[in-house]
Amino acid sequence: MKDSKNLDIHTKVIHAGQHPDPTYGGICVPIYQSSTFVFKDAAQGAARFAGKDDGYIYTRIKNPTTKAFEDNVAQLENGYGGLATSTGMSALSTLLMALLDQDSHLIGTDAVYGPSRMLVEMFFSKFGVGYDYVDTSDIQNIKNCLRPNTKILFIETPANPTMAITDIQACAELSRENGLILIVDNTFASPVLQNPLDLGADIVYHSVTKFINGHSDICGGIIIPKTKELYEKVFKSLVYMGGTMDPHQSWLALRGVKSLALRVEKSQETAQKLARYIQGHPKVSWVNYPGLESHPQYGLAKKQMKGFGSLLCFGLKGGFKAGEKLINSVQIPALAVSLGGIESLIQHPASMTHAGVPPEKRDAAGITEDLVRLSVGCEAYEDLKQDLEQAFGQTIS
Ligand code: LCS
Repeated sequence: MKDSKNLDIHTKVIHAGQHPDPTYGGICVPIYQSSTFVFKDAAQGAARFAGKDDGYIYTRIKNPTTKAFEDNVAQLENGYGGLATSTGMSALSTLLMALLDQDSHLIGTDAVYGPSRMLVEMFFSKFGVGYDYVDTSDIQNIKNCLRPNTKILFIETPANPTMAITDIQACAELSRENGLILIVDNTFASPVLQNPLDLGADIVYHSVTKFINGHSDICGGIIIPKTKELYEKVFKSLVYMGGTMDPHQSWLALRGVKSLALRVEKSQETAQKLARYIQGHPKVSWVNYPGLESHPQYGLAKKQMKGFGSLLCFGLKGGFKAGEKLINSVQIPALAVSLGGIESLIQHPASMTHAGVPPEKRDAAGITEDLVRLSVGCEAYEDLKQDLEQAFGQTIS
């Protein structure tokens, strides 16, 4: 299906960009596990390289299975097109290579996924790229960092792992006024709950590893630019950097995305109930979940998201020691990094996903020692609640 614009998200995830296999009519797009594609004759090969024939050339450039996945997510995000990458980090490095110039400046959310921040601080800084990572949930912090050479505003909302929410529309306005490109990491919300391009962003990207694939069996990424011009710029960067998605990986991601809406709805319903249960627990000192009225940006989350998602973080009165006991004691959520899978996952960001961020920067971003992150999966609420109850029972207060 080429155009799914007016369809419900439940229909879109299944049909957008999909077509039966032209050879045998198979309902699923096959895995075109082929590195190269044979030209009928020399003229056809030359025409493909010249862009006059849009057939396939080589899998690093374009592949039919990958294209079916790209077309699907591009329509879920209402973008110009999709560019699938080997991982979420590959999506970000491809984007930054395409859009930053030597000595340009980037402003980013301070509580982003640790490596997304360190990629700029450790590597792009070698080429003179300047950066400021600030609490973007307050737009004034962004304004304070603007420089004449600022090129990119890079936000992650909800942020990993603090769940801070940034106003996408306000950032889009600020970007327009100052000639910035607004990039949104939409991994935590998924295209089911938030569509940054509709709110004025220029580019959205995802770690496909998480909700989009949803089964914790592959890593992957996808970039969706809003315009043809941006798409072409990023496409060049992807082809030359080489971080393309593999056809088998694309096929798994395509299989995963078809149940995205169902999984997101189920897991967020459970997360909302668990957030309330955890908030009411006597051993808990704080909880951050965008669907709780106590969340500092609850009103904004309600406005820009279609639901509050399945991630939450909290701290125990007993601090890190109690949190450590809790994550060692739960039986259903696996003690593992990653998120957005069908199974619940629990981890300690300060010593795991964000361990690479220097402690003073972590603290400034609100990634405190006591913070425990829970990604709620599709298990039953009662089972998860009882499991947490027994695990809380084993912690000291
Ligand atoms: N963006 C966000 C928001 C992420 O959470 C991650 C990975 C990435 C980008 C990078 O994607 P990847 O290359 O891993 O596909 N987040 C992880 C996490 O919180 N735990 O383990 C990985």
